[in-house]
Amino acid sequence: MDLFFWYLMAAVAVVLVVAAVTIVVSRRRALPPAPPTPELPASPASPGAPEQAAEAAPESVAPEPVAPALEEPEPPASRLTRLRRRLSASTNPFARGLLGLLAADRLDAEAWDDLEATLITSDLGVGPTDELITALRRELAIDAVSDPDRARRVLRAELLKLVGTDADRSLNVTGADGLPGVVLVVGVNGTGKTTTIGKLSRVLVAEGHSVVLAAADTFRAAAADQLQTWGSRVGVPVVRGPEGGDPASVAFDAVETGIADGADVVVVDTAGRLHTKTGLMDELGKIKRVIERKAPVTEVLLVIDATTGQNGLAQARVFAEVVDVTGIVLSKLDGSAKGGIVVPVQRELGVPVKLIGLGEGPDDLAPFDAEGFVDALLQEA
Ligand SMILES: Nc1nc2c(ncn2[C@@H]2O[C@H](COP(=O)(O)OP(=O)(O)O)[C@@H](O)[C@H]2O)c(=O)[nH]1
Ligand SMILES: [Mg+2]
Repeated sequence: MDLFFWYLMAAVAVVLVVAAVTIVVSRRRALPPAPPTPELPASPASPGAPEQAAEAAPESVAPEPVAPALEEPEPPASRLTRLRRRLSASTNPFARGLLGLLAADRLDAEAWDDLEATLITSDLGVGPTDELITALRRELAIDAVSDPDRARRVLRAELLKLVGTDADRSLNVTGADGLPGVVLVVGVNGTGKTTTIGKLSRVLVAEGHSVVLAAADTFRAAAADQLQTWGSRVGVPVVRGPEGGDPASVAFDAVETGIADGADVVVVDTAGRLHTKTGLMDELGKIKRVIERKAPVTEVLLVIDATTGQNGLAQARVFAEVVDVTGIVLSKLDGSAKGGIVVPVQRELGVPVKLIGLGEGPDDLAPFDAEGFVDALLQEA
């Protein structure tokens, strides 16, 4: 009798464990990836049933490791507040030079010379600086000091002319004919490509797009890991290949995955080695050609580090020669960047600045907008 009781208890225990495991597994099947269950492999559903749990686990786990909790990106509108802070005259010499003009007691030759020097050292470039000074001297020579409000309006209008208000700065992330949009991101090493893609994925996800990332910088394994970290924070899959593998084939695989999964956008990260111009041209040209066997590239973003001034411009020229750039990302506009670079870079390449990087944080990316930028420069400190 005693023995029978223990058999009965054991049988009940087994039934309970199996039932618990079945419920857990079926619940996981019914509710696919979200909410993620990071502790799944480490701790089985019930301490009494390690074998069942271990057998059941592989089927129920999503193919991509998913981050513990998906993050909620900051809405782009509030990002512009940060732009304002980072371009204020207290930290930005370009803004300080412009506001100095409005505050001057007299607009004599020396004041104009000072302004000219400030504008040039703020990376505005010689041509645009000349144009701005000429226009301002013509319009303000007499009444800047007596009518600071009018002076501010004139300055704002002239700056807007330089930066340009009618360019189309929207990102072409929408594909046609049921294909995903494909965004190719290029630029010199260290300019901020991978970081920009990470930040951009968050914006796209927040807007409700499904995204696939391609780690086509196969030069260093760390580059793919870095992209993977960004992707997993917002639940975006990353297609990668072997270290030193062919970048074009990773890009191709990612676009194929994007098509198969019905993704809205595939964003392709690339290596930016400026070995030789022909080497770069071959590599980027091949990536683009190979992608386009599957789907057209809808946007080519060139990332330029705003702190590198003339050097950044020279690099941009090389990239623009090897691939048709459709938009510029000006990264690192926080910190020591002077901001004037927006104007010459657009002129050089004939392509608008579409995005700006404002820091290393996940939400430090904002759409570029001429009025927001100029108003940030001219705000009262
Ligand atoms: N301050 C600042 N740092 C940035 C910005 N964008 C990228 N970075 C940093 O620049 C470095 C290089 O970035 P990474 O994305 O790896 O460049 P990549 O080689 O072009 O992919 C990293 O330390 C980034 O955190 C930005 O907008 N502001
Ligand atoms: Mg990178």
